[in-house]
Amino acid sequence: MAIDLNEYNSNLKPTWCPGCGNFLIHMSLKKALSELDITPSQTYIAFDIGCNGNGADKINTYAFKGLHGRAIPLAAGLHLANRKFTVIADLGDGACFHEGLDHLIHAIRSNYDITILIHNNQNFALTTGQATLTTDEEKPMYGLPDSKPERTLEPSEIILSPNPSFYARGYSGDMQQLTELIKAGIQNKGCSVIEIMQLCPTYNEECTPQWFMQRIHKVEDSANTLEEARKIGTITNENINTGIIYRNTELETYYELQENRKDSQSELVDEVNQYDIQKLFDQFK
Ligand SMILES: Cc1ncc(C[n+]2csc(CCOP(=O)(O)OP(=O)(O)O)c2C)c(N)n1
Ligand code: SF4
Ligand SMILES: [Mg+2]
Repeated sequence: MAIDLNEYNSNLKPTWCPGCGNFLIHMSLKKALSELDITPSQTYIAFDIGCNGNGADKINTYAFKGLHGRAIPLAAGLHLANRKFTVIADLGDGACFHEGLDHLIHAIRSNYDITILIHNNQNFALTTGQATLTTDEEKPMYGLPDSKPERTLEPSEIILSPNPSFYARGYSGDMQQLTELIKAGIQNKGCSVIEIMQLCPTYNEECTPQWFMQRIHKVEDSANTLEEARKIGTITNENINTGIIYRNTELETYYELQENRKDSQSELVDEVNQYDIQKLFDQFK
């Protein structure tokens, strides 16, 4: 039986704008954890800075809110220290594709067993709507009225280039599909990247639910090759595919590749507790 969803709620009320996609992203995450029978105390979420990160104290799991762009290394560190936790990195498109882009690439190529949720609202929302690399070119933004001078980059190209073990795209307006994608990402052994097209009615008002409904198409089968995945994953003016875009089940995880750790029954966090640090200090006397 699934865990009661109320167990994942804190006492604090969300502060997002009415109609913000973050409400349903959080609800989908809680539903996914509940349906997988993963309790709040078995879950660790590394939150970023941004509107997405303002959900940090609204969900009752272990959590840490770090510096902007640093949710992924926090998640990787926790996973490496203690594999008993289900570990999620929760961050925005600004954090993921700008300040923390290096971390995304290295987490995918290292294939840490974590799930990365990217809230892609196509702008830096918390700082009042500046353009990110996913914002359409020539689009006037509240925080950048003359639009951005830089080119737009395709997130799927970035995510697919280091050959991820799991890449899916969801939409904040489709909770049922998003819940299933998060469940599949958590169950995947390795680094799972879930890009979520997120409604931001305040700073990305043109992209309404109707705008998304005209463009979103669900893919039934994930691609078997990176070439095919690039075709499915590319967002055009007319089309945004959602669903599991690519899986590579052949890849070993970071821990499986660690010869000295892979059969170990204990966790690093416990071993450190037993380590006599005085011995190390004595060497520097
Ligand atoms: C290193 C650093 N750079 C910039 C900022 C300012 N800043 C805080 S939130 C934010 C926007 C975050 O955008 P995104 O990650 O897309 O999240 P959103 O608010 O859109 O959910 C920025 C630029 C910061 N706090 N730290
Ligand atoms: S500014 Fe956008 S992302 Fe931030 S809370 Fe409001 S609607 Fe949500
Ligand atoms: Mg954003």
